[in-house]
Amino acid sequence: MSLINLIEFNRLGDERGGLISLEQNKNIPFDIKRVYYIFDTQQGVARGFHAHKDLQQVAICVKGSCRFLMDDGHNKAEIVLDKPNQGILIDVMQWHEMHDFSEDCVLLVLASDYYDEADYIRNYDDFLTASVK
Ligand code: T46
Repeated sequence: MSLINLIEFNRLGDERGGLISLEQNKNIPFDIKRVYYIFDTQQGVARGFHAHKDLQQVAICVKGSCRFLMDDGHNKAEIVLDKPNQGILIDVMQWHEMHDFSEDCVLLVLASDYYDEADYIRNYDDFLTASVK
């Protein structure tokens, strides 16, 4: 599986403005149990720095931009998210970091499960050990 898995959403907007619809098990490849959004990130701040054991997520930069670094323990790849009709799949056991948030960035995240701190691997060495298994 490739490190950067992008999902393109249909733009349903018209002359009045933009509209994008997200539906579980249709253009989002899992049941959506939680939605959160990250905004007002301070300049120079980076976030993430963890992997999830079981959680799947799709992150969409609905406003502004930010850079994702994805890492499977063997390879790393980066992408700038700056389109409201494009999401990145954050799959299980993908170390991810978010950098270079624009001042106006609003990052919307759809998650396959409720918040559970036990699902996080926040130590990079622990991630590397787990990802070679
Ligand atoms: C992820 C990336 C993309 C909750 O209590 N409930 C929640 O649903 C979330 C997402 C977070 N929290 C708490 C846990 C921490 O005490 O909010 C605090 C900040 O979370 P964290 O430092 O994990 O934030 P990020 O931006 O580093 O990571 C977040 C998600 O936590 C994570 O799952 O994949 O965004």
